[in-house]
Amino acid sequence: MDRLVNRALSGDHRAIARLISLVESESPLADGIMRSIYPRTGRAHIIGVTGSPGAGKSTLVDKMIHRFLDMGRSVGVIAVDPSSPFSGGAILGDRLRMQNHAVDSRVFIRSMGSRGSLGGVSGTTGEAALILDACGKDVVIIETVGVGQSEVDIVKLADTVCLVLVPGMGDDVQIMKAGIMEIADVFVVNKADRDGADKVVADIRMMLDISFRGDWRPPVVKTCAERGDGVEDAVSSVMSHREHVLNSQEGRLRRLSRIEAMVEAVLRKEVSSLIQREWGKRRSEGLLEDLLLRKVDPYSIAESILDEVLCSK
Ligand SMILES: Nc1nc2c(ncn2[C@@H]2O[C@H](COP(=O)(O)OP(=O)(O)OP(=O)(O)O)[C@@H](O)[C@H]2O)c(=O)[nH]1
Ligand SMILES: [Mg+2]
Repeated sequence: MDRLVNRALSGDHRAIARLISLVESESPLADGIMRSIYPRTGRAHIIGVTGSPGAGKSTLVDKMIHRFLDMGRSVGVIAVDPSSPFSGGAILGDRLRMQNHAVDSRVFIRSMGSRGSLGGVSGTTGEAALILDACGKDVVIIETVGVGQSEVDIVKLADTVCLVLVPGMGDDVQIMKAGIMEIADVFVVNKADRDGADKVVADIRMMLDISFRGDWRPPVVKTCAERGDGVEDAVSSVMSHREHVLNSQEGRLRRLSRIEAMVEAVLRKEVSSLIQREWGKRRSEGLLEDLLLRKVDPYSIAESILDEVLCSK
């Protein structure tokens, strides 16, 4: 295991892929891996790219990769694919679209499942991002489809969140409804070659005028990702935000709350696996039968499992 970790830390892509697979499959080795790489994390700029299905996120990410490479940065990408049966093709699509980078040793691209929660960010996405960070990627981009909770979850992982919107989808109304305005550090209005892009930009700016609080007013960038127009602006906005995060009190609070959320997530995971193990030991047909016949109650059983778990530690 140490050898694998060392190979990954030295930038070996196959070893990195293996580590991510172990973490993703919740292998018993996962905790040890995370523990040994953790001290090497905290250097990468973690960027979340989210937005409606088909907004052009992968196309934009692809162009951003080029831009970062031109600046001499190495890049890791995690594309969270919704595990919905309808988007089976999207996985292949993403791979093909980003394929020209796959051979470059400075770019590592990985698709991860979202564990049933449509487009959502699973707990292991954050761990995969940390692995890429530890293994020397300067920039780690996480692409998620913005459906429900995932836009909010991405804030917990990313230093900078890029929200990709497109004209003609009523996105502006959606943003206000879902309250996802607050999560964007940079707004990208993509498909600017279509009618209505300026209106979306104006609407976002107007909403910012009304609701914006804090030290960082999110810039609104217009792009045509397909042609690469505006991508340079998008990348420089994202990088300015990074500077802000590193140098402001607001950024410090954000990093602290991210670490807090991480400790809580690890705790939840550990406690729940201890409890599951103990419950698994006790769970028998006899016990279930007793529960069914009301000879025992779930509360007493839970209490006794907890007692056991706490005493055994
Ligand atoms: N007209 C136009 N089309 C674009 C632009 N950017 C991307 N597209 C097209 O939009 C479609 C979806 O692009 P993707 O990059 O796959 O979008 P996505 O947001 O990653 O999609 P999912 O990951 O499936 O949610 C593709 O057919 C792209 O070629 C753009 O700037 N203008
Ligand atoms: Mg995509």
